[in-house]
Amino acid sequence: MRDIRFYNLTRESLIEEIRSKEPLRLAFHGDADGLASACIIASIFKVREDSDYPYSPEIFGDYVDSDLAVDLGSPLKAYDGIIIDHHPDHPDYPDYKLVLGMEPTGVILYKLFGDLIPDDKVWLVCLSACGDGQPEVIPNEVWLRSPFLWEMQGKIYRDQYRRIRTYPYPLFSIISGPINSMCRMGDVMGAYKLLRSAKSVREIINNPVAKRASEKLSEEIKRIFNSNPIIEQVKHVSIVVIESDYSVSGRVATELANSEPYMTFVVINKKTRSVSVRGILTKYITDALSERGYIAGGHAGFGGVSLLDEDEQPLEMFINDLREIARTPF
Ligand SMILES: [Mn+2]
Repeated sequence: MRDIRFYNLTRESLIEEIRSKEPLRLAFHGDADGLASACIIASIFKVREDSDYPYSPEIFGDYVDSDLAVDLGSPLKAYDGIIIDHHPDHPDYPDYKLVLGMEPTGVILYKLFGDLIPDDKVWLVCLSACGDGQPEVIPNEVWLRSPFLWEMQGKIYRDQYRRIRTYPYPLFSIISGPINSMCRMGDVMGAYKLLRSAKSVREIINNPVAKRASEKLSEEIKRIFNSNPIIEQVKHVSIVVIESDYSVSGRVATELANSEPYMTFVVINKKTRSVSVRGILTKYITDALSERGYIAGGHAGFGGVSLLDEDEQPLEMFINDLREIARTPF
């Protein structure tokens, strides 16, 4: 537990403090790690589940009315609940109750409460770690308690010579895809309900709604790349503006970053006013943007910005700020 720090509460008082607030009003990040974390909490503690809670705030970090917030970064406004998180944007001396680790939030939760998580929910830890791109940090005990995670499943297809091929993956590696797709297509609460009700991992992987979301997402990504978006290169940073009704900037930025390892990509979705940053200089850029008053953050290699209204933070001003930041001395 050396890697987990407690601010304004203790390891010993944590469970008691959470229990005292049951049924918990829970806020979580609308991605695979945040959802898995919320469901881990709900598998241990009594959580309020109605039309208001749990909820995932529109803007990252913009959570107030809740007892516990997981995977949501430093709060943008005063917060009096408990925060369990791994985002590095918290101040050195936070004035709120914080449990801060370095690994995906679901992994932190396992380290805190592993023995309280029922055996049939332990795979949620794996969803959390894979969702944040760090399967390496899945605790040994998780593998031992859910051995089925290494069972293989894949598709049968014909290759270009019309030979029959199979392409199986271990189950643990294909859970986060469908959940991420549902989130990106705007169905975060649908994903929460699916995760809460699923009796097995296969129920998620083979869920028709999740499958449809994955297909729609792939179609949308294809549409965006087929439209030949403009790319503006300023030294080691490339700026791309796209237009989509869905939260696809992360996927687009990841695909671009995979195509060019030493370039950092900033993908701006004009419609949702959300921005994703991927590549080695991600932290350099999001730190510089925070300094200029933008809501920017994330973790190593994965960054994001939520732009305010056009009157407050005009897109042109943001792109100009980006250009200035990208004109690095190196
Ligand atoms: Mn996370």
